[in-house]
Amino acid sequence: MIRVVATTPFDGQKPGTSGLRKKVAVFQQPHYVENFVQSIFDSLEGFEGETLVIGGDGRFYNREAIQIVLKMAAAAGFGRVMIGKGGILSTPAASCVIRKHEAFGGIILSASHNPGGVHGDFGIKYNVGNGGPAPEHVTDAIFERTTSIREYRIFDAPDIDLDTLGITRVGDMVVDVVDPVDDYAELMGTLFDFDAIRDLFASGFTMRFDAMSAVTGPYAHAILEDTLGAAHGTVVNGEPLPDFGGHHPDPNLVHAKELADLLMSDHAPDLGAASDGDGDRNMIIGRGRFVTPSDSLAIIAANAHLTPGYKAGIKGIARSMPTSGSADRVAAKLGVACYETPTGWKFFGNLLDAGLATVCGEESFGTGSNHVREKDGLWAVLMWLNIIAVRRQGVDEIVRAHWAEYGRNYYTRHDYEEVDSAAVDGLMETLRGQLESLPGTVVKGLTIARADDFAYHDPVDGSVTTKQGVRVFFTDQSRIVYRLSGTGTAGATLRVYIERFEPDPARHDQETQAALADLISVARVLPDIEGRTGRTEPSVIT
Ligand code: VG1
Ligand code: CO
Repeated sequence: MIRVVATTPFDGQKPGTSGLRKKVAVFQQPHYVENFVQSIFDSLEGFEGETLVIGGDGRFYNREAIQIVLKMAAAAGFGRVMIGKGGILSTPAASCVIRKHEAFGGIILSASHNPGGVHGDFGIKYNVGNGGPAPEHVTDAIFERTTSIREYRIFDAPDIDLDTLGITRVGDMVVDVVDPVDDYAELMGTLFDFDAIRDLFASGFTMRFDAMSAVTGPYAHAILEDTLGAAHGTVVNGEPLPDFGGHHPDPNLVHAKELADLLMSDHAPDLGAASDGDGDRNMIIGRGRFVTPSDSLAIIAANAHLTPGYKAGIKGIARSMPTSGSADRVAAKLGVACYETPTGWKFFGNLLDAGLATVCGEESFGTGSNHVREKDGLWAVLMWLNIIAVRRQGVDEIVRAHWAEYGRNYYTRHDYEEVDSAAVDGLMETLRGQLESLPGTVVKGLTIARADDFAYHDPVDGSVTTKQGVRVFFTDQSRIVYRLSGTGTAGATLRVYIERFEPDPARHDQETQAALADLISVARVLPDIEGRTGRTEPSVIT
């Protein structure tokens, strides 16, 4: 029986860079999840009898939210839902399932790299039929709907068993509980040379994959250890926990420090890798060599033709604006286009669908390709393994050879987290007001060539997205970018992206922060970060 429940709007149900993210306690308020899910359904058309994919990263409140989504999907008229066993589907696996089974769309319950647990964050994201995050016109419509919602519809039914594979029903709607790994693992097998990677491991290649107690554990166990023969114990923190073991499931040098330290030590394995809460991010780190995500994208683009899934070559590269220009140099050499998009994977969807780009990446530890419509952590790891297996070189050797050929883009991101929103809004507005006067200005000996506020014109659908970050370019090709995060749940986060190109191989051995020291100090004084935020140092440096 369908129950119609009266409700009133909640403030702030506005999807950010990647879905709606709030503290768990916010989502636990009566009607909160229901309002947002009904607003999603109210913004869509033509899904009667169609399939909806539901999956989550296993964080606290995942199961409760899934029961609500299931019963509301039945009330809305979906014909079938496919759901990962235990409510688990990594974000790239959800994208894979949506595409493979030609679902109408999917609802992903995740706050990605944000901490979990009862005091942590929760999130809901809608993906469209191409398997990718809903584009802006859809998320705008959803938000609009949340501001006027008056009722929602939910099927009155007992909770559904999420832990038994197979088919049950809620009313007329079929509930298909599927293995979360199968479809995804099969897809990976079509893209990469598993035999070559198996030989690599058989010849003594060693690896550590840190799943950070988040969703990729089951995928990594199945693919790396069970299928590819990596030694038992290669995957650590491989069991998804509702609070991610109390850690921040963000694969970077700060939050995956133990892994990073191991790789810099005397007993380092050949390769270290980690993934985030929902499995779409990746960190690649060789023995003694951290690979910046921007470099990883460039190196993958330059070597993808060595792997079966990409042997015909790539058609184009897309990178988010703050991502370094290293991929642009590869695109130029390959003679393919390089697209620069706003931050957030949703902007890659059109380029991938239109066949304009094959590989995509973001500086925030995100890489992926046209195989799905999300960034994909394990895909990046398998890509590196395949490249290493073919080139028979270590990570450090591959990275250095790349720099020698293309030059090195020294790159760092400085985050000022949980700062006062009004203060950083003021900082951004002041910078925007100075765009005209900055060119020609000399700051600490560096001359500003031009400055702008990044706007994106989508070449496929013609849509325009403005105010995506202030860019300051210097005469020596250096660049500083300022933007505010759209994924945080407390205060505001200012992100400062700093980049300098170094063509000379004799100068490729500097420590990153030292190599960028001058620009870093310019980046701080130019908008007076200390004066406005009271912070003398960033909270996270990646
Ligand atoms: C951050 C990253 C962005 C990424 C987004 C979602 O967004 O900078 O590159 O696409 O997170 O990734 P923001 O607005 O906070 O800078 V995930 O793995 O959190 O879905
Ligand atoms: Co993520």
